[in-house]
Amino acid sequence: MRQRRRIPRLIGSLLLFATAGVAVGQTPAHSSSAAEPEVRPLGRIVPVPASVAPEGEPYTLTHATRIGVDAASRESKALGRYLAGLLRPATGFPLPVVDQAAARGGIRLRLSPEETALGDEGYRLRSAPEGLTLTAREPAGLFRGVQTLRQQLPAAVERKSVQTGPWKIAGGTITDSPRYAYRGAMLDVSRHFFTVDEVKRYIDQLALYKINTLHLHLSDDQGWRIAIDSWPRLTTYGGSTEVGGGPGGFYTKDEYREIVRYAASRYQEVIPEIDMPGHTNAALASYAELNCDGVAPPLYTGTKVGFSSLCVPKPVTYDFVEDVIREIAALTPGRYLHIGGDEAHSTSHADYVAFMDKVQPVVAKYGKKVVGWHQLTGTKPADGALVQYWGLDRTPAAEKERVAAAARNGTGLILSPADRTYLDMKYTKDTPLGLAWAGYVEVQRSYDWNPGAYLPGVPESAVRGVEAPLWTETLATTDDLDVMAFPRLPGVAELGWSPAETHDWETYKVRLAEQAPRFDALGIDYYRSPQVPWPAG
Ligand code: TNX
Repeated sequence: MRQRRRIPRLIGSLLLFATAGVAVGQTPAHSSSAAEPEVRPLGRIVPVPASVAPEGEPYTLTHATRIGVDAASRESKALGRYLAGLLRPATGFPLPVVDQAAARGGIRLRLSPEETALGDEGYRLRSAPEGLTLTAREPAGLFRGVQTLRQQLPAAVERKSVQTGPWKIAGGTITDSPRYAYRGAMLDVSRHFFTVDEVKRYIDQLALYKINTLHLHLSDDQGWRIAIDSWPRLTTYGGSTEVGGGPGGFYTKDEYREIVRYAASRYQEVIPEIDMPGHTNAALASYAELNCDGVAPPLYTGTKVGFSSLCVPKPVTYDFVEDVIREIAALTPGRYLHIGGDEAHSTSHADYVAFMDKVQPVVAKYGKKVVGWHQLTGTKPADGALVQYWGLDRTPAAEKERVAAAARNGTGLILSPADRTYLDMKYTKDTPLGLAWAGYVEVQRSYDWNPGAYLPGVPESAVRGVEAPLWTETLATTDDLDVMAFPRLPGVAELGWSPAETHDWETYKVRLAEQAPRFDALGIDYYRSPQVPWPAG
């Protein structure tokens, strides 16, 4: 058993925290006990918390532990059940969910509206031998705090069968809230289709790292994946294949609602994307009248981009777009609809502008705000729109400046630089899966950049957050998704959550290495990057 380091009381925690991290960083992590101390030092998690004050002895979870919730709040009870569901299989403890008053000495989930400083997603975790209390202003904050609690426990807690404890959480206080309100991940279910259960699995992985937005890329040249009642062939025909010619698939409206409901239970907002006017071969193949020449092209199962376009001059195009937007908006409790707008290489600039000028107001008409890829800044982004930057370090300055100018004009920015955050880029030339058009993206490269200062001339307040897209031209199974997302996804999640001052690759890579037993326990296949001091295993 590893000796527990003595931790001074209530030290200005960030400083202490950084020092502790460096000290461990210098210890070669070659035994699994190095990654799994009996008590994980407070705050040694991903994303690193904003403030950590270790103090006193740990809290110990036992057979007698109860989970206390606010019995008058439906959400509070659901959070208690969720936490109990996470902890029961490995601990084997009954962990009844009870009212606060009956949970002395247990784990308490406290909603406290007067804790305004905690914001929409912040929380405080207090751990001591007498009990563990999570406090938040909002249920979302409790949910993020539960992820912290979970990561403070040994990784074996993630296993589905009873494990030997002990189950201790270091003593002290974590006070934490996110740097950015938008922390997203995108999954492309068009190039390869993923089932509802596969999407739920990804949602659960995202939840562990405090991601709060799931962007689903629901249509592209290779497949249309969401039922639209007024244009049924989009799915019955347009959804019938995928890259490589497999069977494809699509979500019925009920299945899609189930994804949205599940994401909401993990406090994630779903942003559906219908990519337009390019990336539309599946729709064009399904309905001949959407083509300028009235002839439907064949279905497409390759991986080229930029060859398809809706017919901008034809009135029927806007009947189609309005029907789709109306039906998708009705399925969407979230604030945003993503209308794509990237790589419209087969649409003239004038047509592109005309199209976006017509379509953006339709999104507003159905009560939603527009999100678009950053080419949208070549037009006039609607009020309240967000644009998603997917350029590279080497993207020409003029293109970056166009995005910056839109940001200065009030358009919000989501940063997804492809040579940093694209989870489908190969790590190195030897990575079997993935693409390489943006270059190789090793783990350090994906973590080591500052979203707040990334694009010159952008006011910091315009940066709403970060998103890691996972395109699936080369990815067909959940194992494929795992090995590309892990371990880069946790790094992008930390960029979105943790304060800029905590950013430090040397300490991050040690905390990331400590996630390995957790990936194993969760059955997550990951890339063992030589840049990370993984425990031997
Ligand atoms: C670019 S990023 C695309 C996608 C591809 C991806 C592959 C963007 C908005 N468009 O169509 O799937 O690269 O990395």
